Amino acid sequence: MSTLEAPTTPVGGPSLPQERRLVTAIPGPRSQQLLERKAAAVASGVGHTAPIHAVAAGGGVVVDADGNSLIDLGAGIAVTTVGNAHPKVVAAVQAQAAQFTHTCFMVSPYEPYVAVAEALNRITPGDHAKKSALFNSGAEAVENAVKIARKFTRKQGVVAFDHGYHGRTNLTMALTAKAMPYKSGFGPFAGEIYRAPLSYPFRDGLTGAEAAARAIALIEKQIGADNLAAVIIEPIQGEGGFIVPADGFLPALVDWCRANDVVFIADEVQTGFARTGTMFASEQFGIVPDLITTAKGIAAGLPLAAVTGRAEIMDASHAGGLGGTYGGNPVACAAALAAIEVFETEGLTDRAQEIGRILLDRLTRMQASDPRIGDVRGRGAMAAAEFVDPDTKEPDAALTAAVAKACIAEGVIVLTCGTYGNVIRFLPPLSIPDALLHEGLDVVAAALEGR
Ligand code: PLZ
Repeated sequence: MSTLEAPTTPVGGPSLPQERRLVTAIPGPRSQQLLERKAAAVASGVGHTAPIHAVAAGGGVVVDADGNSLIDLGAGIAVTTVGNAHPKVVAAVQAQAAQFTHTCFMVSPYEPYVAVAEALNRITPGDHAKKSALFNSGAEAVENAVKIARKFTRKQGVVAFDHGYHGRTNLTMALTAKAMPYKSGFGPFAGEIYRAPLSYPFRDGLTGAEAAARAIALIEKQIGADNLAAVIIEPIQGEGGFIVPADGFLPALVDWCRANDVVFIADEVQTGFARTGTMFASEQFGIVPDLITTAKGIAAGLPLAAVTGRAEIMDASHAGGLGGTYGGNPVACAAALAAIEVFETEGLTDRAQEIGRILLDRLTRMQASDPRIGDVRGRGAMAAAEFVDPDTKEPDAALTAAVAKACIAEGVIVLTCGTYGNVIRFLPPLSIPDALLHEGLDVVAAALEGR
């Protein structure tokens, strides 16, 4: 192994210099060294987007071991919404870790878990009686929401949607729509999962009511409400392409579920916690889900997830039917309580709306002069551009990948998504300064112009 001098590691958080700074090519030599170790030691199925060795992050930047400072337009896939290493989160984590790191909530309960449940019951949509249960990952929350809905309804079928993403565990792979890279070769998958068509205004041209009628007709004909425990949907599709459904689509689905004793589950793992400009995206579509799954932004990067919903549904399970060794780990709960306080006291829903105005304004202007941007869409700090052949509207995944790669080489972390791999999504930490956001978008625009 070559001998590079040990780097001085900067402290993360908002005090990091808020600048894009390239001192080497990406990846630089130290990053290259880590990537070589990764290739030798880590299973090759575990990929990465930006070829860097991250050592610190905060505000709107990620700093690598070579001293490069990259603009962060991905927030670790919608996780560090309050900002990476937010001082209040860091302090809460340090204090809790010094007190105790684990007892297992099922063995010896502790207060931070109960406090997170109380907070979620309070801030999720609807003023009905609610209860929560805590888990470790978004996929685990989705698995448990399905368990709870089946137990409550005594039915088994579950409907998920085209372009849906719900995780990588066996049940959630079955719920996830896209084969590559999530499912291919990993079956057989869990049974009693059905797929319905989504509302995708850019591609189907349907109103919300028409798209809902199409989905409901399929559900009634192919499954039947008597066999259906739950309908699960992301209010705005995340991995599937940041697809915002047409107005009226979600309310019609909720109404149908209510009339047919079917549990409506909103998967807000990606849309939750101020990201879309409201605490939860469901609020923007005027719906109150029966159950809501959350993760990602809830604990600023510590592994925590939850199912929250109507008390009578959440209480359907027999005692001991729900749980797990680590679910609601005290350190993760301390981080969540700090993050929720930040969401509520630092005006983050307003900040997400401001970021959304900047993103949509800039992207719409790029679209006006570049017909390869077929669609610009999103809510708040969850916005995207869909790249297509201007004549046929065929997805242009090659252009999308080339633009994303060029941005990363220029020090801007952008993520792609979409069933057809032709969407660049923007989901920065809400702590990003405006100037950095604009600079990041300048780099995207230049990358697009150059090809
Ligand atoms: N539900 C809506 O967005 C996770 C996945 C990244 P976990 N999305 C990022 C990847 O390639 O693995 C997600 C989501 C929605 C569920 C999940 C799953 O959450 O915490 O990754 O299990």
